[in-house]
Amino acid sequence: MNRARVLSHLLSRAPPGTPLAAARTFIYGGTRGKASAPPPPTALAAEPFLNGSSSNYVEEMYTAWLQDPKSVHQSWDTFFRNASAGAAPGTAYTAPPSLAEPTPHHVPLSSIAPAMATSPMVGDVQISDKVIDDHLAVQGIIRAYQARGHLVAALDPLGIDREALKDRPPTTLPSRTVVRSYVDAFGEEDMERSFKLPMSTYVGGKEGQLPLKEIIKRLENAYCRSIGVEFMFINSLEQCNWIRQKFESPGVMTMDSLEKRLLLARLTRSHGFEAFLARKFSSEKRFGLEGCEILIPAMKQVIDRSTSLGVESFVMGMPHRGRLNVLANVCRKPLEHIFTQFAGLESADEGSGDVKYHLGTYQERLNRVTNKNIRLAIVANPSHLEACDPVVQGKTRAEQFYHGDSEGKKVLSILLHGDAAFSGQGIVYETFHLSELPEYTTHGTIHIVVNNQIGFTTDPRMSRSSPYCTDVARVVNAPIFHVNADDPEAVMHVCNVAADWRSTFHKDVVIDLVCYRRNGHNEIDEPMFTQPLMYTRIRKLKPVIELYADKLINEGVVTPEEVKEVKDKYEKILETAFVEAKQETQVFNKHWIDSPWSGFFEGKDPLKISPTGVHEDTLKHIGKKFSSAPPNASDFVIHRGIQRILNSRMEMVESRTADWALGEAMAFGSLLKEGTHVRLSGQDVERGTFSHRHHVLHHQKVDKSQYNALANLYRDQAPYTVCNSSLSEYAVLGFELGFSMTNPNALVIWEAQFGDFNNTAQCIIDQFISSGQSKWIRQSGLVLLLPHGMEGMGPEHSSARLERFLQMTSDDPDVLPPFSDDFAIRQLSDINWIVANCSTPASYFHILRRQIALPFRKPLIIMTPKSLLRLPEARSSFDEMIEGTEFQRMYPEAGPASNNPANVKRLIFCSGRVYYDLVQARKEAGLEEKIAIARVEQIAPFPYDLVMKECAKYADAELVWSQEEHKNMGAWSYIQPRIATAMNHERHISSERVKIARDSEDQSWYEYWFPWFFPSSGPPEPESPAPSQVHVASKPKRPVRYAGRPVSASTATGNKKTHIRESKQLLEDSLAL
Ligand SMILES: Cc1ncc(C[n+]2csc(CCOP(=O)(O)OP(=O)(O)O)c2C)c(N)n1
Ligand SMILES: [Mg+2]
Repeated sequence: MNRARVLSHLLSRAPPGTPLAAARTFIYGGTRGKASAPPPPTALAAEPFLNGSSSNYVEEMYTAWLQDPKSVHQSWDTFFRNASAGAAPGTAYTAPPSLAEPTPHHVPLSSIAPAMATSPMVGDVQISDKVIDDHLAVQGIIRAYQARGHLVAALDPLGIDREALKDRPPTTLPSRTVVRSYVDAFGEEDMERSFKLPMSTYVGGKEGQLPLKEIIKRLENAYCRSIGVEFMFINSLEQCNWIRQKFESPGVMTMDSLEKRLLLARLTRSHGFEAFLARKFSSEKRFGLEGCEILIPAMKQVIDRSTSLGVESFVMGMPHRGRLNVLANVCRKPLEHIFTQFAGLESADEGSGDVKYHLGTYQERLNRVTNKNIRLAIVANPSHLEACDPVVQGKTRAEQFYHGDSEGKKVLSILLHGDAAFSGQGIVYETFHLSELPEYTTHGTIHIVVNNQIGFTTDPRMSRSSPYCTDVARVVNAPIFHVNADDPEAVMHVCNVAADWRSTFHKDVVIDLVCYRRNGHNEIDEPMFTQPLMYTRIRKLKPVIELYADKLINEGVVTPEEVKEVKDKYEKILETAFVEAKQETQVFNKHWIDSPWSGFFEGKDPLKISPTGVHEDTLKHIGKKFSSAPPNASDFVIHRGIQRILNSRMEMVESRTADWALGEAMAFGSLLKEGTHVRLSGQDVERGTFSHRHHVLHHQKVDKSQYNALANLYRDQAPYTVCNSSLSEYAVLGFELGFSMTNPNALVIWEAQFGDFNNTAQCIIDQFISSGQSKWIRQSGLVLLLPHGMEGMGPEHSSARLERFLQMTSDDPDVLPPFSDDFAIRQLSDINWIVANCSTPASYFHILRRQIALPFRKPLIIMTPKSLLRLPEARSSFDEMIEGTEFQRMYPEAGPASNNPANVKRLIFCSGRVYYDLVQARKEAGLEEKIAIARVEQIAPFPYDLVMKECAKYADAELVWSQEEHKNMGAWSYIQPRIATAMNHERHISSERVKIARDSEDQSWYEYWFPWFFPSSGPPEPESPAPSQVHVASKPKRPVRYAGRPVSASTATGNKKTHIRESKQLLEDSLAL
């Protein structure tokens, strides 16, 4: 057969109007009439590659084949040979041998519908339609199981919701809930018929076809027994297929007897721990795990499997439920430490401590199953459910970052949840949305829900609107594995798949342990008050340890004696630890630190701050880099507006001055130079809300082409991370807090878009930042940048609620701390956080650098400016940032008034941007000689020493506190009692502190400022009285007057005119003599 014949064979089948048909006409000059009749549909189906659009390709192949049959694929070779030999249309094609493993699903159609291959009736529509329809129905059934099988799975050990569905014989027709009308195609008689299995299922294993009965049985086993898999909403076909394979492949759940025995032993410990505590401390709350004892083996299985896949460190967060059990049996925290927490002992170290079911822990231990060393941390958390989720993620991310684990292969986060909290708390959703963001991802979290189908006294019918408590996870395409917690082997399987999933795809996954709660919310609660039917049923249930032990005894895997032996052995361990714990006389908070900073405190003078000024060359270098286009500037198209900003930055550098953005960049840059990682995170922080920062320059023509000058200052600098966050305050602030906990040698900063938005992260501020050190001895140097200031922008963009931060400071307004040379750092060391309102770039520069220069870590809350970002008067000279300079906690008056203090009638204290308004108004009023103005930069801890010095200087001046915030807001309520304490000594001062100061070496210094404690004449001072407080009122009162806006419910007026009137009034009140 010649070329023309083969081509004719090909071309005769080209549909009219296609290029191939045109080719036919062109080659043969043929007409439609001359062309052979179109081939039957089956022939077209058998040679689908011969469609019109492939004609060029087919011709090329054919030409190549003519020259060298080996130059084309074997399938083409066969095809052309057959066609050349005169095969009829539709019969020349033979499927090529697959490059992949032969799939189990490749079944010749003839084996299922022999008639189609052999019958002369091959084109008979009736037969093929039936076969095709039946196969489509089978395919529909398979898909239905995959998509909806979980709806009828036997997930609930209580059988409350699924009563009618339990114990359905697997071979009868499946539930309509799952398969809907697909099942109508078949009757009982079809059950023995074999069907070809589609590519979308793995139930056949190596079999390519199975009887319908067997297909259904296997699907029932995979999707409707103890495991309900929710995954068909996932957009990735690869991921869906992966999951199908993990649950459908025959024999996937098989465990050997060693694995079963290990599982039993772990369950024994989980059960034994709670039973022991119940016996020994029957009236103590412990939020026991009874009803979900499987949690312990489940977590251990996840850890074992993940360890074998390369994970070395696990960062975990969990609520109250089962926490002690997890500490004991997953982390292997010494049992004595746990038991002493029940004993009501005094604390041996600083801090308020916390209740035992909130404490964190950190353990390093050998994983016996894999023989690898692993690190396990459980993050301390407040009662606030789910609040620790983002904190765990931030800590995990930081560990990954500092370990160079860019793909998350070594550090894994595990989050545990209660069912009610998982669906109820918005922070869960906010945290899920961090999971795939480049600078926030932890490359997949394994979530485990202790779904005991109740939250305190509220059952799911009243606590959520979604079908499952886990539905929130669907937003990130996380697969959800619901599993009956009373089927331990099913749970283990799910845990393995979850660990494998995370290791393969580095995405979140959820294990929903459907269980029950055997007791009340805690051990003292009576659950029958509110859930009588549920608890009547629960009381009839055997604990899972008994169910599983019975199963293994029946299978001959263990004997009853062995079961008892394992139980007794653990009991003995518990008893020994209990006896040891009784010897203890104190509890140690330090045993419960979740983020130890080994090496950070050692060898440091706890009261020494390193210098914060830097060499002028460094300032210049950073300034120039920060003001320059990228090195490849000729290729990088910069926005004209940005170029203007860069130019004006360069001018500032040349004139040795810095505005706010430059001061910030110099703080960051100099820290980066010194090897300190800087991370700035928050909404739109790369540009800056007020378009002042511009740390990331964008190529105007090329997408994703960016330049970050601060990340490219020095060859050996530390990394600089600046990242726009999701629009969440709660999760992102929690995340950054977690990040800051990991490495004390990093400056971690969260910036609010406007300061007032911090209130949606209030829980992180209240529960973690302000009190974390006291509760959990956990330090953090996290910085909050909160744009603040009354600039006529209305109630919502004016206030970062300075008053709240000040109200939560832990310094006593009535106590004047003892004065000494290290007064300032002692104050910092004693307080829970630092609150500042900087008025100059230099001030901001130093306070940021001081965070790292401190020998300890303290959270820093900064009220940051808006209009000052661009105010020419609010620039700083390099002279204020170079070596030898430091952070000024207060700027005293430095103008004409300071030259003749006796002439000064009023001393105004203020903080932040109002200073510039006051200075301007004072000038306009010609009062520069008469009124002194001092700026408090660090509000808390209060700079008593500097304030007192300034007051002493202007001894006859009236004291005024001037602020732009309303009277019930801002710093007034913090400042007023402290100035009173400093000035008037009308308050109670700890006699102990006075004594310490008097006895100290700095007595003369102290005496200079506090002469009233050291009368030079008169009767000798009496001995310090026995009570710890002395009442001191030895000087006439020197009150401080308030000048500012009156009280208000709203933080600011929304009316521009009112704003201007109020601002004018406050200046008049402040300055009118
Ligand atoms: C944010 C928050 N709101 C309310 C509470 C009070 N509370 C403590 S436990 C609990 C029920 C939690 O139910 P669930 O999440 O299902 O956990 P379970 O106790 O059932 O394990 C509630 C409402 C809390 N701790 N945190
Ligand atoms: Mg619950």
